[in-house]
Amino acid sequence: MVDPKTCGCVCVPGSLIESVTVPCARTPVVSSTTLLAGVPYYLRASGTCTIGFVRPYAPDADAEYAFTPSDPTNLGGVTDRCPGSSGIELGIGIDDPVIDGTKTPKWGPYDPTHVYTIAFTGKGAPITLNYHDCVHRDNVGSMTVDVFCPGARPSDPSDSDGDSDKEGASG
Ligand SMILES: [Ca+2]
Repeated sequence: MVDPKTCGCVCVPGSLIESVTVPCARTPVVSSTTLLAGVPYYLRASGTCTIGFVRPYAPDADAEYAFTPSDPTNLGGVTDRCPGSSGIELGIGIDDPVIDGTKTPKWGPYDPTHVYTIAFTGKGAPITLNYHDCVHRDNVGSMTVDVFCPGARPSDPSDSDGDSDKEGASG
């Protein structure tokens, strides 16, 4: 056995090493994986939850944004903050337990496929993930954050097999 705390060579670079299910309720979840200190990892968030951004309730939020499910490519229907004065930033936080106007990380510009890949430097610890919202009690579902083996960027799931049947909104 190789000690993962002292050696980064225990996995295939760019391969999936853990999928963490992140509930959109308030409860944080901790990865099983310890991310080696100072090592650059790639993390990928995907999936959607229902958070009460639209009525009637429907899956209307991804790792960074709330959007309009009936028109998910309409940027006018996209926001990354709660409405009103709270200014709370929506989305999945990592090692950021305080729910306020500045959530980290930023998962990037809005993507109607709701898949976001970011670079994340390990801290010699597991990561703690929680969904940031102004009102959690109406939230339903969970999202996924994948942790990839460092050393290579994971392949993009949208072009892994040349599939070209993406049409965006399907009505
Ligand atoms: Ca909510």
